[in-house]
Order: sequence, then structure tokens, then C-alpha cells
Amino acid sequence: MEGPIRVVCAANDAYAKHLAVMLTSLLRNRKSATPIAISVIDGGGLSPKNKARLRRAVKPYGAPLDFLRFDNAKLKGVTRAKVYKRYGKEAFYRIFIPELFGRHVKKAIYLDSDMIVKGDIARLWRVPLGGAFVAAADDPSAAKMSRKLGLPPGRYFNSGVLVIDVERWRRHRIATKVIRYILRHAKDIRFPDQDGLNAVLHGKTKRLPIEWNCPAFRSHLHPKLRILHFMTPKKPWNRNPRGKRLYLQYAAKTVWTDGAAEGAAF
Ligand SMILES: [Mn+2]
Repeated sequence: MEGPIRVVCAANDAYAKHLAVMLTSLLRNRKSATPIAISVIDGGGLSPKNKARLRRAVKPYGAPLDFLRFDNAKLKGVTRAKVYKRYGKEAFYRIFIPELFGRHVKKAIYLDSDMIVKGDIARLWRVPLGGAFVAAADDPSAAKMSRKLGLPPGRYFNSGVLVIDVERWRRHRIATKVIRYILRHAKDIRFPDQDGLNAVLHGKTKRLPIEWNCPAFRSHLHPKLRILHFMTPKKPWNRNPRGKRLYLQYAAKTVWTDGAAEGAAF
């Protein structure tokens, strides 16, 4: 694969620091010299101060970070979805990733901000998609959600880690189709972007091993986990989920306020 490993994220001010912690873990655990380019989708929810802090957080690792302007008008109507308020608009940004890049970008990894990356991101980048639109790991609620959405039993992925075939996604106008699904099911969508992505992409996905997107509450069952994901509302910054210690370790190494590592702030 030519070009850098392309990592895409989305955040607002409430999540900016957690994004910095996630990126710090990712950059500290990379094993290969392949360049990494980070893009943060910005729909206006990030203050100039937090943008500068994010740049500062990744600077020691030599990975460029840029911001991709997102026009929230693309989400017109989506605000009607019941879950919209609870998750915020940033959750929907990933659907549009292929539209935010030029034609030269063929592949991208999307990552949530509420996670710690322990594995080498280059290994995830090299996962062959083999004609799939996306590679993603099963969601813990897969049994229930696949039934609810009328999908094949157990097939329902978590959208916190996505390896996207950007070209294919664009060609088949996946963003338009997913938004259309969300609008049609606005009343009973359970997970903002995730239901629509699963409904539109089912049968066209590749299953990632759970180690690449492991729910924090199951992390003790997967000693070789590569990405720890604080999937539930129990986040290490407000409660005591499994994996909190790991989060705090990386938070302590994250350059955030005034150029110092976070350290004693917790
Ligand atoms: Mn998440």
C-alpha cells in the first residue's frame, strides 16, 4: 500500500483530550517506520486552543496531524434521529470519510477517541480487505442487534474501528445510502452511525479479530488485545471501568496543557 498509514478521527472539545490520549498510545506503540498521517474531522466543535493542543500532543512522534473541515449541513435531517442528542453529531462524521479526501486516498483507518491502542497500527493497516468495503470487529451486542436489524445472525459490527476501502465506499455512494437509512429509521435507531453502516454494508464486510476492537469490560479475557475500547458509558475519565489504569498510564504520557505531560491531573 502506497502512501502513509492514514488514521482518521473525529472529536469535539469534550473529547479532545481523550483523542490526544488515544493518539499518544497509538504513536508510542507503533513498531514500523511507515509514516502515519492523522486527520481529525472538524465540524466546528473544536476550539483553536484544543486544536493546537492536539497538534502539540502528536508532535513528539513526528506524525503530521491535520483537520478536515466538515460541513454539518450534510447531516440535515439526521438531527431527527432520537439518539442524535445523546451521541452528538461527531459520531456521524465517519460515514463521510471518503468524501473528505481527494481521489489519491484509497484506504483509511477510522478510530474512536475512547480507546487505547496497544498494538502496532501497521498490522491493522495491512489487513487485506479482499473486496470488502470495510473491516470491523463484532459488537458485543451483535446477537441482539443483528436480530433487530434483520441481519444474518450475529453479524453486527462495532463502528469504533473501521478499515475502510475509501475508493469502493465512494464509488458505491455509501454515505448517501447510510444517511438515507438513518432518516428512514430515525425513531428506532439504537446506535447513531453504527446501525446504518451495518444495515447498508452487511455481507460486504470483513470480520476483524476482536483483539482489534475489544470492549473494555471483556479486556481481561483477551491478554493479547491490540485496541481497548471503552464502549459503554462507563469511561475511565468519569467512572471506573476495566482498563482505567491503562488509560491513566497513557494520559500521564500525553502532552496536553502548556506542553507538559498530563501527570498528576488525575
Ligand atoms: Mn467508542
